[in-house]
Amino acid sequence: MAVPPDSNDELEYAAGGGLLHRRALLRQGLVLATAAAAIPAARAQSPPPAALPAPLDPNPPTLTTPGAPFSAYGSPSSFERRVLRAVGANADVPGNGVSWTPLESLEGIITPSGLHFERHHNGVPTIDPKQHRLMIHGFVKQPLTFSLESLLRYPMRSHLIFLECGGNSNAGWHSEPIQRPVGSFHGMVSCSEWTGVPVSVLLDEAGVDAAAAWAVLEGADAGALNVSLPLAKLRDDCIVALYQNGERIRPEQGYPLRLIVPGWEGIVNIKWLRRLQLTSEPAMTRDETAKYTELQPGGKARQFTYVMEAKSVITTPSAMQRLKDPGIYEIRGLAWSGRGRVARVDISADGGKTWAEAALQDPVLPRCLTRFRAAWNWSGKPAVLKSRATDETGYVQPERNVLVAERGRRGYFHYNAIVSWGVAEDGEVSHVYA
Ligand SMILES: Nc1nc2c(c(=O)[nH]1)N[C@H]1C(S)=C(S)[C@@H](COP(=O)(O)O)O[C@H]1N2
Ligand SMILES: [Mo]
Repeated sequence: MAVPPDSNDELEYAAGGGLLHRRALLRQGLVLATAAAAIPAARAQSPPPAALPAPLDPNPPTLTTPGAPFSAYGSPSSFERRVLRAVGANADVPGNGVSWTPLESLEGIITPSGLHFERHHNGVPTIDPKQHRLMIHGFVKQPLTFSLESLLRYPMRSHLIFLECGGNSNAGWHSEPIQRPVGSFHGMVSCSEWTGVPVSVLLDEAGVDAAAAWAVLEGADAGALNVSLPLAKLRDDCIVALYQNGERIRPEQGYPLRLIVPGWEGIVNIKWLRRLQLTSEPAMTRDETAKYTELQPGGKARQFTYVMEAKSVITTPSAMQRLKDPGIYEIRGLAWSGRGRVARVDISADGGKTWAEAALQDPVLPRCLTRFRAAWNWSGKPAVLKSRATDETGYVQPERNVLVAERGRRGYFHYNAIVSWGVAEDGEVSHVYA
């Protein structure tokens, strides 16, 4: 492996463009220690006294003045007030649109509930949990309606699950790379701990007819949204979620209850769920025929493309950020797959010529966001960073040209190609097609 001329021998390179072996992250302190060692000799000399950092304030006001009192419900620091969802709504129908999770500002795998992305077709309804009912009917032995009070008594399960809109990242289909922060491009994915009652428990109680094979689901909002789901998936791992990250679901996420369909596109995760009707066939509603289907190059449309395939994106560094100086950086990002666990993530710093395996941070859970990290010694020369996820089924996230060739130019949903960030000599990071 070619090693940049004036770098330290101790650095263990794993691929071109300055990518270090992921062991660098596992050995505590090595990255920082070698970062200091890698500084060119002139800069490594002790700085003159005047350049020393200012000494610690001996008497900051917070040491002597009592702080703010308790609060009944906390909120983020006022210094973090610019960490917000970006909103894109229809000017004529303000309740129809999306807001994106600011992925570039977050760490770990859990999305704070107040920053979960939103996709509403006609706004957020205000639903009184005392009035709300969930009905299960159709091909069942005994139609049932559940109040919140009764649902809260059923045995529950918690899962850390990502939720991704089928339209996430669709700017990737544009012929020119969009220049936006990563969250406003790929941030229609979020991850929460969802707690609720397994759908199978409720179905068993209603008694499923032999003729039932599908279900049609309906929310209590004005979105006029109906979707069909195969009964097998509902029985397998879906839950009627009542809690999000430990507290009752936020209104934006479906208060007082929503369906969670692990690994499947956002649209079928019906919020404000009020009706589950068992049927023998899919209903062929507007949102599974006119919408959420895609014409392919051969003229045939894809339909019921439920699963969100493996995907990854580097969140740091990412578009619209700027690297200050050459040196060692931790490349950070997220990977996920609707088919199960992320098996590995590879990183390239030379536009895909060579790759090195990133470290996956525990926990690595099925259908959950996975945090990856890689160490990179940026030489100060132009570079192209990419991440490539492989899931436990062996599926490998495709390069953009491969995805476009396969799906054609009419793509809108399910864009999961490898994302490339170009780093210019001045450290400016931008979205590139490479
Ligand atoms: N009742 C109802 N359910 C809905 C929607 C909606 O508008 N109404 N939007 C769907 C879409 S397209 C997505 S991507 C997810 C978004 O969930 P979130 O707003 O909690 O992120 O909810 C789905 N469930
Ligand atoms: Mo969606």
